[in-house]
Amino acid sequence: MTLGALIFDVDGTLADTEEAHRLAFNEAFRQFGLDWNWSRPTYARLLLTTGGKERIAAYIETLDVSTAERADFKRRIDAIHAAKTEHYMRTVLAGEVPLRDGVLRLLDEAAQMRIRLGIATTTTFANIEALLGTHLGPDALDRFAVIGAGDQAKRKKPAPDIYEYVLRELDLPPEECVAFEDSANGLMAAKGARLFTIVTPSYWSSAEDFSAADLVLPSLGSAERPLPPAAVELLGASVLGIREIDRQLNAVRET
Ligand code: XBP
Ligand code: MG
Repeated sequence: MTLGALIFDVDGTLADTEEAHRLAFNEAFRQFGLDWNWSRPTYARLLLTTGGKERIAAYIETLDVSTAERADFKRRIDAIHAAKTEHYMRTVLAGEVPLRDGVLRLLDEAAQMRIRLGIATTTTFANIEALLGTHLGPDALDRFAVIGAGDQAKRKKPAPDIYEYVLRELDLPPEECVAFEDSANGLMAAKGARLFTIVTPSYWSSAEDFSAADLVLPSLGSAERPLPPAAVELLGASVLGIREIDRQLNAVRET
């Protein structure tokens, strides 16, 4: 088998998390006495900036305020973002953010077949711990050979840095790995690291350009919600499993 490791993005890929992030940002703004309130359309635009702190900074740039006020807002970003992370974690730990279809099945299958797992995400490490701990139990993170998160990458997605970090730590060439993403920024990051990339678009990213992806699916598929006929015909299966992934990876290598 060619396949050495699966590398997962988190937000939008392992779970549809961005509505919970959006509400957590708004709770933190209220907590800090700021009259900022990110609506869904505003958040969809702001999501094009990866990283919560960078996203707040990008929003501050759009405000019609004095230079002094802008500088004051920027000085408070880290504290606001820390508060947001607390609000977000509380929502996740309450079980309100489910894993996407097929994620748990594929993680289990990879473990059974000794395929290593990695995470390459822009989000904060504490958020990963909360999400995976809630759904996979106290040893959740032990399932992953490498976790690359948040500020570990000098440049966030769409830069390839976080994927290159994970590949170095796995000590595997990109040709033996597959990345899973949900957004155009994430796809660019994974392709920048020369990875075969499977995209499962989320509610927030569904209108983005995924023409550079090696495979685009509505989800990983599950017994309850199998993949649509076109995907079944392409894969020869109603869900995306390790065998199907390895076959797709080989097909690209042979071209
Ligand atoms: C998506 C992001 C993150 C989240 C918010 O990360 O860009 O910034 O939106 O999380 P992924 P933080 O690479 O997993 O899709 O506020 O912790 O950044
Ligand atoms: Mg994502």
